[in-house]
Amino acid sequence: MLKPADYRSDVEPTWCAGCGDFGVLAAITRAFAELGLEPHRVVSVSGIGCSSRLPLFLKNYSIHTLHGRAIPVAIGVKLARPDLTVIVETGDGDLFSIGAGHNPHAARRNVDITVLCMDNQVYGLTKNQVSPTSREWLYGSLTPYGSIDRPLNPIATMLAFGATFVAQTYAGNLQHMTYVIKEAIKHRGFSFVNIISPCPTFNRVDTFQYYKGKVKDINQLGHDPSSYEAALRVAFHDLDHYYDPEAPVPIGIFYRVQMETYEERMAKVKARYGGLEDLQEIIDACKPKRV
Ligand SMILES: Cc1ncc(C[n+]2csc(CCOP(=O)(O)OP(=O)(O)O)c2C)c(N)n1
Ligand code: SF4
Repeated sequence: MLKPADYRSDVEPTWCAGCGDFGVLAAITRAFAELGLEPHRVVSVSGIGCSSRLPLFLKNYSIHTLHGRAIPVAIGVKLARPDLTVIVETGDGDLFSIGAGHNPHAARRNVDITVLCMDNQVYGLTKNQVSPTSREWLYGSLTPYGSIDRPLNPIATMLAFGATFVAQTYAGNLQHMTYVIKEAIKHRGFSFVNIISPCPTFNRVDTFQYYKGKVKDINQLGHDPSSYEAALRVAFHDLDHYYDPEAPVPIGIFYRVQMETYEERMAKVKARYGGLEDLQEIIDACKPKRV
């Protein structure tokens, strides 16, 4: 049986001391070990950012793509090899800013990939610009008077897009992260996990100290993840703490439902009409038919 350390490559992380992404890396390797995944049957896909460097530190196959383009590449891998476990490791900027056009369609199509978003509420790699999940009035290198944008709610957004598994966890709780990542990987269909992963170098507000004691596991408080309405209700309170210092930060599995996946539907179409393997065959099949 493989141990978490067996899933690490020999590349040493270049993250700053105290970065939340170290915890995420530890949780991913623990989740892989506990699920007994074979490294050669896992593909990690990432975009660009401090968080998107994570696949470099793993032993499994990985593709470090362009900024914001991890999801379409991951979909391609999954469609070509549905037997592999495909995981996107990304950041709040990569996923919800430049890459935001891909999320709705991957979610509504229910492609069986797992998206792990390391949400530090800033752009770290490019040295402190505000991101779509930054709180209002956060100072950054391009917002010297504070951000005037309202933040995006990642959980409510992915629920609205139709993701069939939506969860949130926190880099300061290894056990919770490992559990949620395992459940997300086991889920057959599109799974999204927002991981609150503080950037101590640039985000001096949303720190480990800030989140400590604020995060509350909604499943332990009786939240039922099979109810879409209940999930939306809890999700709408996700950002309350930005405006009310007393408000808790919900973590846990918000929503989980089993539906036919994109690959399963694709296999049905292939079985019914036959697979078109040859490019000329595809071109001919698309030509208008004369009657
Ligand atoms: C096309 C393109 N535009 C902009 C950039 C610059 N860029 C690199 S990473 C990044 C933001 C990453 O933010 P996030 O995903 O939150 O990652 P973090 O570094 O905070 O983990 C930007 C704007 C780029 N590499 N490519
Ligand atoms: S800049 Fe922030 S997100 Fe990037 S490695 Fe350093 S602490 Fe982590």
